[in-house]
This record gives sequence, C-alpha cells and structure tokens, in this order.
Amino acid sequence: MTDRGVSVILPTYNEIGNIVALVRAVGEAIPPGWDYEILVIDDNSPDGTFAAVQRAYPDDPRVVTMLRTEDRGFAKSIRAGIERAKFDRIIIMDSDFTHDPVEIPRLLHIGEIFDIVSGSRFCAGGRMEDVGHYTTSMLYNWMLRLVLRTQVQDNLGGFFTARRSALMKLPLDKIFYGYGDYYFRLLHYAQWKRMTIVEIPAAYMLRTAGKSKSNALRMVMNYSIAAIRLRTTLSRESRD
Ligand SMILES: Nc1nc2c(ncn2[C@@H]2O[C@H](COP(=O)(O)OP(=O)(O)OP(=O)(O)O)[C@@H](O)[C@H]2O)c(=O)[nH]1
Ligand SMILES: [Mg+2]
Repeated sequence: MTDRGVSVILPTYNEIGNIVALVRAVGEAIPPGWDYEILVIDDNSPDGTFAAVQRAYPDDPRVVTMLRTEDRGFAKSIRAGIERAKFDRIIIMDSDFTHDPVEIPRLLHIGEIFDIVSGSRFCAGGRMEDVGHYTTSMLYNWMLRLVLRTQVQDNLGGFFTARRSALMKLPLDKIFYGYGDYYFRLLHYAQWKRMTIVEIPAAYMLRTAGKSKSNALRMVMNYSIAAIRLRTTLSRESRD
C-alpha cells in the first residue's frame, strides 16, 4: 500500500529522441512507497512525440498523454499538466534530460518540509554540464535578482516540486504564459503568498537528443521585458 503519490509533468515539443527513455527513467527514479503518474503534455509535435509515448506505454495507467492543439506554448502546457494532475505532489521538469531524474528522490524528500523545492544550478553544489550556458545563465540571474529583488539564485531553472493545492491558489493567469519567464513569476507570486521556497543543488545535463527550441537572444529580450513588467506590477500592487 502506498499513501503518497506524485504527478510528474513533462511538457514536450519535438522530443521523440528523448521522451520514451525519459518516461522510463522517471518511473525508475520514483522512490519505493510512492505511487506516481507521468503526464506527457505535448503541443502536437510534428515529429510524432505523442504517438511514440502512446505506442511505448499502451496499457500503463501511470503514463498519461495529453495532446494540445490550441493555445500552445511551454508555460501553458505546464499549467494544463498541473490542472490535470491527480496527485497533490507535483514535479515539473524538462523532457530533454537536462533535468536529471536522479534528483527526484531528493526533491520529494525536501518537499515534505518546504512548499517549493527548486533544483538550482547556482546554490552550492549546483552545476551545469554546458559551461557556456552556465556562465551566461548565472550572469543573467544576477541581473534578474537585482530587478526582482529576490534571494532566489536560480530564477529560470524550472525543475521543482510543489503541492498542487498550493499552486492552484496562485493567480495562474498572471503566471502561466510565455516561456521560462513563467518560473520567476511563479516564484514571485509564491513568495507573495508566503509559500516557503528552498533551493537544493542540481546538476543540469546536456540535452541527450534533439534540438533546443529556445533562442538565446530572443530569450534575453523577452525575459528582460517580463522581469521589468513583473517589477512594475509589484510596485503598483504594493501601492494599492
Ligand atoms: N508542450 C510544450 N513543450 C515545449 C514547448 N517548447 C519547448 N517545450 C519543452 O520544454 C522543454 C524545454 O525546452 P528546450 O528546447 O530544451 O529549451 P531550453 O531548455 O530553454 O534550451 P536548452 O538549453 O537547449 O535545453 C523541453 O522539454 C521541450 O520539449 C512548447 O511550446 N510546448
Ligand atoms: Mg532544454
């Protein structure tokens, strides 16, 4: 008998080279005593990611696939997964093996104590295989911290656990749009709701197959606009 369960949410776009192996690796990483479901939230990938998962796991009720054809996008897929999840304990992670399933037991363990546990590249012990990406992300996070006045060190990691019931109380429309910028909005509104946040060290790996969908220059521009907008909203909300 298990009394604990976790819903692991995997947003996918063109991850045919990763997703079947990742679903297996996530299943294997769930500690004993935990029930689980793995939600693959696919935005109608042209490479057949959705069909590949269905083919690989036709009869496993723990592997749930969701095909989205409208209002697509990374952050909106994550929200769809959270809304659909059946367990109160949620883990969100990328589907390209950047976020390593071996971290799952630690996230679940610390998640017993804190509302949000974020796998961070920038607290002691955290790292990233891609050294160039690590350095630029670290510099960019310093800038974000100045603008957002936050103590969180990794505001763009996106590998975390939280309780669904707590997340559902946040203003979801103000958070879940855009790309990785959703994560600093989520962390901000979580702090505003007095949720407790802790960062634990995580190693972010190189994507094992397929191509990145993000463009560094576009990301820097969009995230900077998103950060300034969030800061302005906060100043206005605290005045009202
Ligand atoms: N459902 C959904 N998933 C997406 C979308 N865009 C990206 N993803 C997934 O989100 C995760 C992160 O996307 P990546 O392309 O790896 O972007 P990134 O992590 O910023 O870039 P890298 O540093 O190259 O890994 C991956 O699991 C993608 O499959 C989207 O529009 N919809
Ligand atoms: Mg990635």
